[in-house]
Amino acid sequence: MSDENQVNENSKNEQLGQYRVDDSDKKMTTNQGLKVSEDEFSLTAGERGPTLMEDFHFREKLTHFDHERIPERVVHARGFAAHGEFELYESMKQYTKAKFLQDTSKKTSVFVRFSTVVGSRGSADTVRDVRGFATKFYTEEGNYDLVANNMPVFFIQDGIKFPDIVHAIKPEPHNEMPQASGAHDTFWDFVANNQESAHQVMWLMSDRAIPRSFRMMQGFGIHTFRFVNEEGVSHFVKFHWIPKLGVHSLVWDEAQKIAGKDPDFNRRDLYDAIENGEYPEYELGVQIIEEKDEFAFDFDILDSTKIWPEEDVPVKVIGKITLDQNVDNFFAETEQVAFHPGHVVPGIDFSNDPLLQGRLFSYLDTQLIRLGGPNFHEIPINRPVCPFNNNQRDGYNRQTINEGKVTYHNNSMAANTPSTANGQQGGFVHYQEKVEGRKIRARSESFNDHFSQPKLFWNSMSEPEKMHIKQAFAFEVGKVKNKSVQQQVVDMFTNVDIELATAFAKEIGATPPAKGGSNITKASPALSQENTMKSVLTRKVAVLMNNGFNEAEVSPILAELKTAGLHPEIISEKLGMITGTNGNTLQVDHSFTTTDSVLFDAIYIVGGTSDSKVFNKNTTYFLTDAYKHYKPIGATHDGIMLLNENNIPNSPGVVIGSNLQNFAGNFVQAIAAHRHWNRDVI
Ligand code: HDD
Repeated sequence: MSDENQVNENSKNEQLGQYRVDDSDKKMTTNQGLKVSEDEFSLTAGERGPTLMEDFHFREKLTHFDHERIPERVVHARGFAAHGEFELYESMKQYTKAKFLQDTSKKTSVFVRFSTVVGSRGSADTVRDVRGFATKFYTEEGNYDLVANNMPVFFIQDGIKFPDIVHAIKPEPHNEMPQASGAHDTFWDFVANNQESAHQVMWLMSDRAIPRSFRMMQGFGIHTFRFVNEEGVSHFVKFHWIPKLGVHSLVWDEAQKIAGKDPDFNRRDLYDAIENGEYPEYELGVQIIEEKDEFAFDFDILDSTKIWPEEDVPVKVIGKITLDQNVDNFFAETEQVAFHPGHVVPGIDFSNDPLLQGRLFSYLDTQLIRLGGPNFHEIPINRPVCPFNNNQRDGYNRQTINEGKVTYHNNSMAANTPSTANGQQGGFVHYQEKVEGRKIRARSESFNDHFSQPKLFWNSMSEPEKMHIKQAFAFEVGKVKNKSVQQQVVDMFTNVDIELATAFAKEIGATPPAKGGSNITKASPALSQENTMKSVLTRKVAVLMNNGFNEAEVSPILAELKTAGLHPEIISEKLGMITGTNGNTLQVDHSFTTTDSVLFDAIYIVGGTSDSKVFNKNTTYFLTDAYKHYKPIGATHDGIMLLNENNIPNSPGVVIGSNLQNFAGNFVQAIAAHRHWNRDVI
């Protein structure tokens, strides 16, 4: 365990090092350390006889196997995590006394787990869902967890309704269907009958719910928290994670296909990026509101179904996390990590947001069942890197050997230690907010406006984004069997926008609204992905090539793509090598059997001289999908002929290199635009 003053960005890695075991080149033993002489056969009475009770090795091996599984998380079961570090750009001393936010020369180790919410551990990555973005900062003052999502609002306003929303969106209880999807009756019945969900449902129907990559999505702490400084002055704060690569999404047809072709699409992407040294980076932003302005807005800042529009309350960027290390063992680290919004450090405190208050109960409680008792903080990934001492003892799997016999407070025999620390000594002192009121089960009226911000969101969308939202409603509500529920949803979202409600009502055979809608015209450009940073870095290009390609001309193009930061991968009929007209060969990365068009960001068709039906048929498939998904398409050499044969029009994002000059540059530019929405796609 590191000394408090020496905690830095390496502390967690060093601590985990004490627990890492490399089993290679070792003799096999039982868990008692006894060398094993035979691991293929159980101990039997004769070569054809029954297994003997005495076979302790067999029993130990099987018993351990039989107990390998623990309950998956009740939500956010499917996740993927990585280690990294946090660096501070600018001291936050003015606002908070949190030590990891004071000194720009100090770095902090972090562990970040991304997740989908609804699906089981084995479900697909690219489902339409909210994504979790949970960060554990291993600070010198203890662990600080920022347990965030990739959308800035939540479905409900009060933690007491969490079991209801989760029951409604999880697979239906009678037949356990559908998996990892909100496209079913109970979810939409919940939505229509709990109208506070409108805002998050708009986000869920938007492209935000199908991120291209964990590396390309935002994170939001959602709730209003507090920063408290050394003088005891408090400010309200919301936390943001802003990905350096911008915020990017898949299209729905593509996302569904990827779910079959590579259910691990998002986790593979993160893992590969880190292995390639292309470390994902996210800046930490804060929105800060002074205490005196608590009531200065047309929404309640304690309401988790509301954002603080960035144009009204700017996001101040204060630091950055870099994820630079994959885990060594998924179960030990990613599965056993335990987050909790109540893991705070001095200088960060809560607000009275009733959703946050509910969460403060739920997370510790869930770890007790999931991790089998109260000692989960001793699991290596969860251990703070600063010392921790108290009078808590025993319980399943206790590992710490606490010396001495004094296990209570107050005491005289250990000079009343471990002793408490006051605020000056680094003790956590709750912010002394003045609260008074009657005990009451009710919500403030200031939480009642459920439609203004969904409309703000809608107004902020570009035309393609609006089209996707309409299509998502048509898909999701179209899957609902109950006609009354479908109509209720149409009626509900008429309150957001009549054009939206009319569009999907027509698609699903419901009655379109005759009148209604909201007259709010305000928009927040920061909400549209049209306005995000676009980059070609780390984008994947499928290069379709066959024997007989022009090596002398194509290799320099591939080299240019690589220099631009792209990943061209060669796809051909068979794995192995392909030979160019000049006799030079190139290694094939994937065959048509082992990959798919949807797994790439762009397609480059080169072709070859051999007129192969297999190649041409597969190229047709690659092209059609890429075109339909608005992806950049490049063609040179025989590829141009294949483009024409497949009737791919010379439309936006299609780059034809008849004369090779500038082809690579133009193609890179087309890839930098990511998707070409102004393409005529049916
Ligand atoms: Fe939660 C897990 C994020 C509301 C109860 N939540 C969980 C995880 C994330 C979030 C990212 C996965 C952590 C990990 O990777 O292990 N949850 C949120 C956000 C919320 C939110 C951003 C709204 C602002 N959650 C919420 C409420 C409750 C819970 C209102 C209950 C009152 N959440 C849980 C849980 C989980 C959990 C049941 C399941 C597994 C776990 O905690 O460790 O306690």
